[in-house]
Amino acid sequence: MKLFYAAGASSLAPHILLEEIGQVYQLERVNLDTKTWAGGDYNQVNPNSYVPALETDDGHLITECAVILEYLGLRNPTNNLIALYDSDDYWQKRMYLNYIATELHKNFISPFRRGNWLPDTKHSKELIYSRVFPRLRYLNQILLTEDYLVNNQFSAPDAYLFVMTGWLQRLALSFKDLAGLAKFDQRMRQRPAVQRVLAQEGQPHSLQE
Ligand SMILES: N[C@@H](CCC(=O)N[C@@H](CS)C(=O)NCC(=O)O)C(=O)O
Repeated sequence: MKLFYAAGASSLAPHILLEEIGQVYQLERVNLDTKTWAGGDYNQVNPNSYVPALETDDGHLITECAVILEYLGLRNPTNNLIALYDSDDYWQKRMYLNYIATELHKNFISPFRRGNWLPDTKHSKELIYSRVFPRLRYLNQILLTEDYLVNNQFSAPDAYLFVMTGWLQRLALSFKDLAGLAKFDQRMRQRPAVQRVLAQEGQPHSLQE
């Protein structure tokens, strides 16, 4: 498998799952400002020009972070990252994947900047704060008493949520009133797979204009 990624972007979530399931994979770094990668024009790979994108072993390209996470979870059913299709567990995990994709991921991204990176400006911080904090508070309530979102066990939506807690920190937005998420972020950082991935990806690009 081949994962197209940018350091610290939403592609971090599938990268974590690839490490968690012990999958053999290749990483391809994408420059989202120039839309290029080692093979040239990234639009030739993904016409939507965003990451993540996963090339499967049989050569298909899957995009959409939540879908890639589900695909990877199903590659290794023993660790229950996504659970058996149609079980209660499965629907809980699907629900959180969709919630993070639609209520959080895109709300973090500013419509005002080319390439839609979340910029570190006062105006965009206020906008992001007003959009994401009510949604984060909902997940925070769960994580005040639970270690992870579903059944107190690490699963696919946790990897996705960790990207969001990382973005909070990159924008220097505080975890004030989000103690459950602050603890969750620390817990995630203790996972060996997460540590390997953060070391591999290195510094994310600057958020300054
Ligand atoms: N619908 C996509 C959105 C992915 C997305 O917005 N990726 C961002 C990084 S987190 C990106 O690559 N932005 C650059 C661009 O859109 O040009 C998904 O759910 O995966």
